[in-house]
Amino acid sequence: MSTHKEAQKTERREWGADEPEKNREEQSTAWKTLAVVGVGYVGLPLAEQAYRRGYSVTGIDIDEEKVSALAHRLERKNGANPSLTFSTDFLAVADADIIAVCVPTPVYKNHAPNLSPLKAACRDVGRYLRAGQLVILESTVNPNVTESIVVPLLEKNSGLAVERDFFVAHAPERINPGDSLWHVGNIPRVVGGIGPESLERASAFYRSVIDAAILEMNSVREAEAVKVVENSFRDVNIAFANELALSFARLGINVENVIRGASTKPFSFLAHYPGCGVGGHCIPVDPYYLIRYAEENGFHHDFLSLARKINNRMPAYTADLLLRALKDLSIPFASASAAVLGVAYKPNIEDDRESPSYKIIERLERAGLSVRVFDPFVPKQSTAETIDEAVSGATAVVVATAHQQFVDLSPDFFTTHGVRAVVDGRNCLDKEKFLTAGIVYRGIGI
Ligand code: SAJ
Repeated sequence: MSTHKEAQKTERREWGADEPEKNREEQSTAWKTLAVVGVGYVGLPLAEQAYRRGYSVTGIDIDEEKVSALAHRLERKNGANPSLTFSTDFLAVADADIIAVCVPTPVYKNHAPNLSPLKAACRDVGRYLRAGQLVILESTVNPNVTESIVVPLLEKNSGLAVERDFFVAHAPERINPGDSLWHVGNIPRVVGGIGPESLERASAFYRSVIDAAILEMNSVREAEAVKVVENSFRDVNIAFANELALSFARLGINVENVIRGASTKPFSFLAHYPGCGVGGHCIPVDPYYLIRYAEENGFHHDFLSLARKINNRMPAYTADLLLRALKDLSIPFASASAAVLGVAYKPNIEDDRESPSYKIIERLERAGLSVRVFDPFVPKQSTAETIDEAVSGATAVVVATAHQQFVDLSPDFFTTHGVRAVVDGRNCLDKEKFLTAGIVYRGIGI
């Protein structure tokens, strides 16, 4: 083995990453260089996984703080490591064989897709693009974005021609934050290429870094469609659970028990659960990419749009449960205070993007309540430093995120702090125990 590879192997041992396992591609391809544009919750795991599989990797990001923190973390762990670096300089693109674009694709307040981060990244990559390189888009987009936006920007800013000089593919990311079982190294992927050469090169890349099935789609649009369909599927199923909750709340039926019962069917039922709203950067966002693209082509997604409406109503429904509880207790809103526990969009993570908690807080404050906020994972958005400070003196509490710390709370904790009503926005508390403790308990459909 060349001294270069020996040196790389030594570096990896020191860095503490897994010894680059022998991968199926090692025999046929020399170690390659990868540039990852956007080292967030998608790009960073991909960069580290490719490094572990023998690639020399540069993570590029416009966020100087993020780049510096990543570089320092690496330095602290194992000293300077030329095979895994982080930079804000897109010049590193010029030295990469493969460029993976993993930048955010959010929506504007009016739910229109916001492709500005992606367009900026494509312009920056295009400026340094060289013949022979492969660009892979991992960010979630609607069908046709790769062909109509990514490729033209790369060609315009490089003067090169796709499939002749450089290659482009789309492989939608499937990172599930907080999931300890499924990670970038073992999640199956789909890949679509602008042309056959692009598809072949992208497939070879993923087969060299991932131990899971890589499905080659017939077109790049099919690959783009797979991701928005996956997440729209989840959104409509959550909306189904939420609508059942609203209905069963009036029928006196516990929707969680019914979902648990339906889950005993070993086929054709996939449990989803009601809650105070749908947050995150995927589920409440991705359906709008498909809805808007279809609208532009003369089709209206009634079902997807309705599911978004149902899910978007849940924060207000949750806040109103608290307001109605105060009315039942004859407590005027103006003299009432509330605590909202949890702003992260799902349990035990720090990400609060599109969190329904903020809509709950806004509605309670608009009704005249003073509201304190506590989330141990999101201190910057907390108005109380401890849960005791948040709950002390609160008339009512909303549990909006099922962090383990909140799930473990006993009714006594609330009664000790004088709390009269608890709204369980994630149906994560023991309803009977709270009722026995004399607390007014409201769940979502339970
Ligand atoms: N939610 C419900 N009821 C449910 C499931 C989720 O109200 O039954 C809410 C959550 O509280 C959260 C939001 O929906 O606010 C999104 O939750 P999520 O579990 O879907 O978490 P995400 O947004 O991290 O979704 C990711 C997605 N992964 C990718 O896009 C690559 C999604 O495709 C996965 O299905 C999901 O993880 C997963 O299965 O955990």
